[in-house]
Amino acid sequence: MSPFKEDGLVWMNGQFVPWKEAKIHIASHVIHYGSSIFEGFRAYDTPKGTAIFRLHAHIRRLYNSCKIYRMEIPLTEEQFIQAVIETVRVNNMKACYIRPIVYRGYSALGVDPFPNPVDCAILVWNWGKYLGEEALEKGVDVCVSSWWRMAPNTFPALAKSGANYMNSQLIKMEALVDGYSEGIALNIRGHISEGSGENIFLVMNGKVYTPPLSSSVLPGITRDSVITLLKEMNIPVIEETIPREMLYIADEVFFTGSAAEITPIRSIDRIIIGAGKPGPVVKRLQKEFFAYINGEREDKYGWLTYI
Ligand code: PPE
Repeated sequence: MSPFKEDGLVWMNGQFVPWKEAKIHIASHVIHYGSSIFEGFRAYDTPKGTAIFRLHAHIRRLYNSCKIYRMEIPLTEEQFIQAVIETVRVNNMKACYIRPIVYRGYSALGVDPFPNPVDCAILVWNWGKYLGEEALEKGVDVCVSSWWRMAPNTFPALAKSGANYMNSQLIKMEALVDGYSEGIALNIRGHISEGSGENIFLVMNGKVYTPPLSSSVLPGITRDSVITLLKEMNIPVIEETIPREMLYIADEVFFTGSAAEITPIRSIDRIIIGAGKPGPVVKRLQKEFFAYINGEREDKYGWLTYI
């Protein structure tokens, strides 16, 4: 069964188009050269109605990614935010995953992207648990990838560009073929970077560690939310270069991401992490995270946008 809502609508350059007609030409620049920037985040079904989690932060990152690639979005950020809200509304989705994408469209081929229009689209669909149904409760078995994250000053890691996900696909495929749910990439210096589609955190002796942005990681919005929640819990968070082997001896390791939410890691390279089940810190974090989303905590950071 298709995960897509095929009778739904896609927002394309300001118009709503039936899902099945939301197409682009094969000569579009993006198809040949990977020239796209995208975002991904969730709308949740909460007791007070459908709420989008951290909409403004995601659209901010979309504009930042586009700035790096000299792509001028023909909408203001506020217009883009409204378009996202409208797309969730017209599709009557109580909860969904939201995927805005900005891409170099159809006009001329050749590496020079400038002759092409900067086109935009917003899609929504149902996306269940990213790393499997039981991932959040039981944790996942992962490996350290033989593929590295891109080197500094090659593909900018701070930009969420489609092209970066060719690297992610190598990491993901290798992990799946070898029987793991996900791979953890190191950076070119051999330090921990991130998962193919998630940031990573380690808990050791009551402190939480996560790689800094200079370790070739996406500046995750969930990463930022988790850092905020940990500070609220008075648990120290340290952003520093982390050696690979610290993964194996940590008390807890977990992934964060819009799709993955907060996913505990049970084993890495078949080495059991901690007690081999979600530990106290990740369990508390999951509880706080979903309490915010469900409106059980005051939304003091303005993380929820109700539809
Ligand atoms: N690192 C990478 C490489 C990444 O793709 C994501 C999100 C993150 C970190 C976490 O970022 P954030 O979502 O802002 O907390 N990956 C998105 C796309 C996954 C996909 O398979 O597509 C996501 O989680 O939506």
